Amino acid sequence: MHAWPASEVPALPGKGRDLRIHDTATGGLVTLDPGPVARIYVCGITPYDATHMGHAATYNAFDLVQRVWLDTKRQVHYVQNVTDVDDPLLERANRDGKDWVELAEGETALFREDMTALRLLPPKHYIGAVEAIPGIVPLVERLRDMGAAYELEGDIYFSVESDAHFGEVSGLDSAAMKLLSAERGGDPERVGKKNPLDPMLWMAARDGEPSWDGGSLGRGRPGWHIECVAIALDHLGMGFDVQGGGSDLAFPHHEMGASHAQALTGEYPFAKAYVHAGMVGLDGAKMSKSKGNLVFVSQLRRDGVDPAAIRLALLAHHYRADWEWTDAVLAEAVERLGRWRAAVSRPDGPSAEALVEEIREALANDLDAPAALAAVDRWAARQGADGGADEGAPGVVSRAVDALLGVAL
Ligand code: 5CA
Ligand code: ZN
Repeated sequence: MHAWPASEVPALPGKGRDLRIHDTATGGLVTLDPGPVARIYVCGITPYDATHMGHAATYNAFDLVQRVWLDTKRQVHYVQNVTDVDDPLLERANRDGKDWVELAEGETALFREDMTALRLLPPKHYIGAVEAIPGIVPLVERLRDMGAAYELEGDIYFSVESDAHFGEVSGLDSAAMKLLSAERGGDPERVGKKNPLDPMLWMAARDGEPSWDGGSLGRGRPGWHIECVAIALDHLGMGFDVQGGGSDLAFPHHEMGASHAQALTGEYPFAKAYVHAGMVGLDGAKMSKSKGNLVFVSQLRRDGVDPAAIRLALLAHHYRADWEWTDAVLAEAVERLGRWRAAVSRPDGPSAEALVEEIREALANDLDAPAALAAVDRWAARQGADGGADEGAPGVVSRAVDALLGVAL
């Protein structure tokens, strides 16, 4: 499917720093060393409701990864999926008496508009689960034929024991895995599975649900994790640089995905770093479509909020922190945007060379956007105060804030 238009990324003088980022698998910071083309896969939405601030915060984090890489003069090969067929989507369509295809298409279109408004750079390949099915079927057949998958009443399950590295992404013990598996789409209680954690690769057709030709698998639809594996292997291959998503995806989704791919290819690792953004909450609970405690990007836009202010509100929080969306968070961002716009609209200002390096250093240090904002705040505060009459400075700041933080002043 098509993605959304890219906002232009101004080239900055000099060169950015290599990114040090927190990797869930090792539990520490790793310095990434991508080749001339950095490869990143970020898990996309399940389009049954509009984009909320939690989604936006997660995509904002991975947009910063791209911008840091672009600033090092690399190309970025960015892939994202859309889970356009899955249980929650079908359940919501049923509940609301809607056609599931129309629901998915409508919400995906709104997501594109939100991403465009927020100036989040688009993926090079934006792929739906449904369009990936012809690529998924042979992978499941191969896993079954090599003994890494088995059939249970027509459904096909992946055997987690087939990957020696299973458990290394999340580092969780099996009790914790079982709990999370039940909460996040797994079925650890189903009788007949070899291991309660084994996830479904292919679900045999159910009455009243959509299904596709699965070759020797029979009619059905794909499981969740294999969807992202098929798309990532097709467009990036093994050993890509970053697998990204919110922290709720570390287990089971990214754990299972890594194991699927490692079992399939015999290669290790699936991704060099597994990077996870914190959860954004509202009124004391994780913002989630299933709970319904949501603040939508599209609603804020309709209310007349400047998307640049929304973006600044996201950037004011470190991507790994769990935080709460409040009116005060937005008010502070609106105020900051006003201050920055006033500062860059003056005819001159304090030299901005050091500021560009400070922003670069902050972002290269595990995407420390709050530190980058503080540096711009300091520059803006010096405007007028201690003089500084560099005529080029406002333009340099404006371009740096645009290129590195995605905020158009
Ligand atoms: N389609 C799958 C991934 S393949 C999925 O998780 N879709 S989603 O719509 O539920 O979430 C999309 C992205 O937003 C995921 O990376 C998820 O981790 C992230 N996300 C969901 N809720 C929040 C939240 N409250 N705060 C931060 N990120 C969130
Ligand atoms: Zn995914």
